[in-house]
Amino acid sequence: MLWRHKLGSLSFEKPRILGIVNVTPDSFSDGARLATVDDARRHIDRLLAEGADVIDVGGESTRPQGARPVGADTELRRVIPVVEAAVADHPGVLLSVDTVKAAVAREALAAGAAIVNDVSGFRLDHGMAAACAESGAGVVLMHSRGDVADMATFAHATYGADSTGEIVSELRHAMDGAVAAGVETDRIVLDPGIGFSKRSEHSLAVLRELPRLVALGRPVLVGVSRKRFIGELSGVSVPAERVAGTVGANVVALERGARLFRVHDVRPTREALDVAWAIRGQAS
Ligand code: HH2
Repeated sequence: MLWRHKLGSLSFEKPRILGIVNVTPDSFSDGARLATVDDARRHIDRLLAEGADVIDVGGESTRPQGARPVGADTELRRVIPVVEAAVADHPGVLLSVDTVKAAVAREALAAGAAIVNDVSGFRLDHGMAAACAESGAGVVLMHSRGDVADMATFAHATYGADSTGEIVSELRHAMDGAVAAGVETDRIVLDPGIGFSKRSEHSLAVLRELPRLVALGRPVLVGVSRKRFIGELSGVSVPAERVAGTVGANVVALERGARLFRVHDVRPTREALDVAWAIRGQAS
């Protein structure tokens, strides 16, 4: 059992899908689509109807072409009304908040979110571990380097011969830090951070070698949805049209040990992962 919360819980009798809700004007594939709380509400209804297990709400983009970091006030103004609306509309559904700021995490948890998804793996705000530990939140620690403005660029994509080894060791360090600060180990999920401070070769290598991350003993989440390496490999330049490549990458990630999948396109992912899971024939 992962992420028990007063409002719901999540186990792994099947692959788990986080449906993406970007309430940002500038996200790389779906920026500015959800301009109002009602837009976000309708989008959440759809993600859940299509089979999402968790709704991941984010108010700050890390897009590759010059993300603009936003202040906590702006992020709170974007995220909290959506969390409140989702809790009211769908009591019992697990909500995660995609933020690197402890102030935003705290408010979102108070408003009913159950999980904090930090793309900096607790590097950028040292208050994050305490915020999560106090509330008993589930935690996603994602690998990245640098700050919000450059973590999705190649500025820090400087690896030696074994990029996966460096990623795994940096995530182990993040996990050890979180646990030392009071976060329970069994609430932690690890994410290799596909496309974050990684060229396509690094993203491909870490997906290929995912069992090395799984070996740290925590469930692994991957976020490949519509990302640049899929565009490069498939020749599909429009991010929203990279669905087939996304599904293919997620199925292979499942086979290599991932159990949680953060996606924009829930229905095709749900169908593909459920079929792949049944063929694998083991609920582990
Ligand atoms: N990727 C993005 C954002 N948050 N969280 C986790 N745990 N893993 C990821 O791979 C991940 C993430 C970037 O994608 P997106 O939300 O579509 O874009 P943007 O950052 O431009 O809002």
